[in-house]
Amino acid sequence: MNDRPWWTDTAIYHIYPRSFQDSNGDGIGDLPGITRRIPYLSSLGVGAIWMGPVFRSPQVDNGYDISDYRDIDPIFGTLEDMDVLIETAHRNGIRVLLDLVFNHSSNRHRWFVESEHNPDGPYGDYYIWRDPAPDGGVPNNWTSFFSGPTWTWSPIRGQYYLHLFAPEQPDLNWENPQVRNEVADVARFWRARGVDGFRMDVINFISKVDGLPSIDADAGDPAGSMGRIIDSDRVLTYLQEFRSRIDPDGEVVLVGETPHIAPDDARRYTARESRALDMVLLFEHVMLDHGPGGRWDPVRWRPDALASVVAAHQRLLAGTSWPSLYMGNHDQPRIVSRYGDPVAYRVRSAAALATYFYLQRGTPIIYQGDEIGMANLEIDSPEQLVDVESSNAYRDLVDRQGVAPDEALRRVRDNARDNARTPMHWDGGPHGGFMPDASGDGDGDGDAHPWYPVHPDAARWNVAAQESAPADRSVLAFYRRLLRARRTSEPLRSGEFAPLAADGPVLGYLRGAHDSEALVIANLSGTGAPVPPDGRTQISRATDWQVLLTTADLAANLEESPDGADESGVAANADEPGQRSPLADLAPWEARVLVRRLA
Ligand code: TEU
Ligand code: CA
Repeated sequence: MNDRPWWTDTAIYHIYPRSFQDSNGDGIGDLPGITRRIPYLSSLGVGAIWMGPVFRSPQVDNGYDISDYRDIDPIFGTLEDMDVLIETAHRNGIRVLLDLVFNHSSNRHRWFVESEHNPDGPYGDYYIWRDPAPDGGVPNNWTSFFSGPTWTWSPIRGQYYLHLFAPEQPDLNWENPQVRNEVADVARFWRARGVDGFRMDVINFISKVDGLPSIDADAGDPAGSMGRIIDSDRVLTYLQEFRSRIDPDGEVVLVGETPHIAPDDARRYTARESRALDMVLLFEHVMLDHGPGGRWDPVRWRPDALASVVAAHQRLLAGTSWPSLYMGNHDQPRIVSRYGDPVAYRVRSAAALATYFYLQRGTPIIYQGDEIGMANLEIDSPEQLVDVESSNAYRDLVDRQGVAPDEALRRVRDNARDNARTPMHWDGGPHGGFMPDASGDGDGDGDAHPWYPVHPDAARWNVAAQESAPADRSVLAFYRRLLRARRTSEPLRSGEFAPLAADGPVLGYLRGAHDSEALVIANLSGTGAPVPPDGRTQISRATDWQVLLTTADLAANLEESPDGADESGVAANADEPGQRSPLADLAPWEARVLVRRLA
């Protein structure tokens, strides 16, 4: 096996297809739209894309409910469109990952329809069917990620079926060897069409504990106890079997989405010698603002807690495992609104967070729009909650828990998935350039509208504006520099990770390679701060540290001039970060990257 597989040496760009680029004016992003934007992605400097599910689906959960794994949903295009996309991406040096959702299918999948109507037929055991409990109720007390019980009664079959997510997403029965054959066949189908890898949705949930016993539901987060319903040994066995069937040559990258995974499982699933997954998507760092009541009980996050989680994840995956590095995705609010300062320091805090997260050991996975500093959608009415999870959560709080509507909205709005699903901002034209203007008169008043409203700030925060702005006002220009720095600096590519002790909001780490080292120090606050003691100790070891990058070169926000800017608005030393003293105090939201060669 290659010592340095391609996916450890690149960044992945995560596309939410329905919100990326609409090519035909129906208001829904599609495959030709993605193909059109491949040059943009290669100019950004990413080596791979991961697309959310584009397979045939009733779209109850925006494609995470698949009714045909071998076809493209007509809203996204055709199989031919996918072939063109893959071919175009490859020609531009970009690999393609698809999102396989195998823990569950849609209830409209042929397998489920057959299973429901014909218990003794070939598909009878493809799903998890149970008789009612002795009292006639649901078989156990498990609660769905999307509120309510995990069981739905089928009058047709006269049994309950299990669904960890919506009732329209019945869980597949991986204990059935035929199900495991089917899913491997699907992966081989896409592999044969040129796909380079897969993101595997909630893959740690594919095998449930024998007997499906009730659990002592935690008082708080309804999903908090979900980790206990998993048979993780069997999950590992099934993943190894899957890998050996679809990837005899060790060329496919498998990224597992693994909510609530036990640390030991994260390590063993990703250890090179396990031949199971290549990376996992861990969650602790995107739960720092969850209170005792979980996602809908928001609390203030603490930078020192972030430092602890980062250090723990890095320690867990040191050695033979390889981490993934993500700040947000289609299930999380926008990072600049969540951990940054979207009002006073939008440019600089977006850049500082990217620096802190993406220069760790691992593969960055950049969520579309973060590279231009897209922010949460100020949700102020329940009608803006269109996602199945957030709208169910709101209804559950109001109808079942008796929470006042205003309070329920306050709890749901900031962490709602809808925030991250607004259409991408390409330019300052109608609908942010997300869709062609149907009427053609350029006023954006055509009949069609984006499936979800474009963020009102698209006219100012968009790709075109940031491409033409001075580099110090462009999150995008900074991302390009950051990704270039990662590609060209040996310690940032491959160095080991050692955390610095957090000092209030100032976090950092050292990356040590055999012939060079890098130091990353990030002030995640709007107040200037000295280099923390641990950082000083590291810097004082040598006199030849060079400043490779600093976000202090950037304007705090679009309106502001950077410190020391001349009249043209360009920072005096924007192109020469090396002139800055390594030990100078950190500016507000400054992330500073130092490098040196070892003798
Ligand atoms: O998400 C799984 C998951 O556990 C979450 O992060 C989930 O979205 C939820 O927000 C937890 O509170 C994956 C997909 O990424 C998500 O979009 C799907 O809705 C889900 O699986 C079901 O397929
Ligand atoms: Ca479209």
